Amino acid sequence: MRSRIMQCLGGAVAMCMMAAGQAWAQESGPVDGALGFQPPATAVQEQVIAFHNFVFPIIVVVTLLVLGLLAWVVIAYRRSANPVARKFSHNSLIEVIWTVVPVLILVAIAFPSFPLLALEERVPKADIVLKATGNSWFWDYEYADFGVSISSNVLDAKAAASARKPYLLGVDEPLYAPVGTIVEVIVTSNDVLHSWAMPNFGVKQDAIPGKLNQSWFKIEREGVYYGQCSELCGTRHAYMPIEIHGVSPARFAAWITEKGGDASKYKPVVQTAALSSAQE
Ligand SMILES: [Cu+2]
Repeated sequence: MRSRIMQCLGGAVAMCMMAAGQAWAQESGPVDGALGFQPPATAVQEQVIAFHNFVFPIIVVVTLLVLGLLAWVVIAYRRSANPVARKFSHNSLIEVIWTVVPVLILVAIAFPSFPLLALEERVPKADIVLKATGNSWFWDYEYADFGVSISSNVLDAKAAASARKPYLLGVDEPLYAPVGTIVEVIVTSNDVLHSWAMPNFGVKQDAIPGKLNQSWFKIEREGVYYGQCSELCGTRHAYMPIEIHGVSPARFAAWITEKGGDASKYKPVVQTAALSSAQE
């Protein structure tokens, strides 16, 4: 419940209330009409949200200041109010101010942004490795170490409704991943450019044919998480969603077996670190 309240705080309370009745509006998932971010499932996404909350007020203030200056110039110095324009072209003080202040703002933004970028980009020592391959228009997944490979295809509207999954996000064959485990994701493509994007995880990685891109996630709490291809890739770009079930290691081992893999090769690692915005 707390997650829903947090989400509502970031956006429109009434809309959240309306959306709360939806069958698939789970704690972890997206909510129709909501504003702001989905609840974070990884420490990376938690920091992405914190960074957003830091930068957003700066953007608002700068935008309002520029808008105000423009309005002032347009109104106060319009032709009828100011028929004879002054002809000076330099003012050292104001030039120093409009150079130094933006530099200071950019430095203030850069300081927290670089460690976050490094956290996202530097893949820690992985516990398990997942390969995600984009195809026109579905995703292939492979846990090569356990001999599991699946294809995820979008559910049509009727199938999604009967599976109680969000249409255009739910898939026929969801991917499972254990919580508390560092999962390295190798992202590539079989055909055109795609992008493997999971909003709850803070992951968005281009899928490029002939190239192996890396990303990683460590899911901190169990749940069903949805993502989408985020690179305009063709006519069915909107129909290649991602559905990941963050599950306990025991459930993950069972899933490996269900998919015909060798669960004995899977060594459960659980290193949970509570998220500061943790759900009950
Ligand atoms: Cu795509």
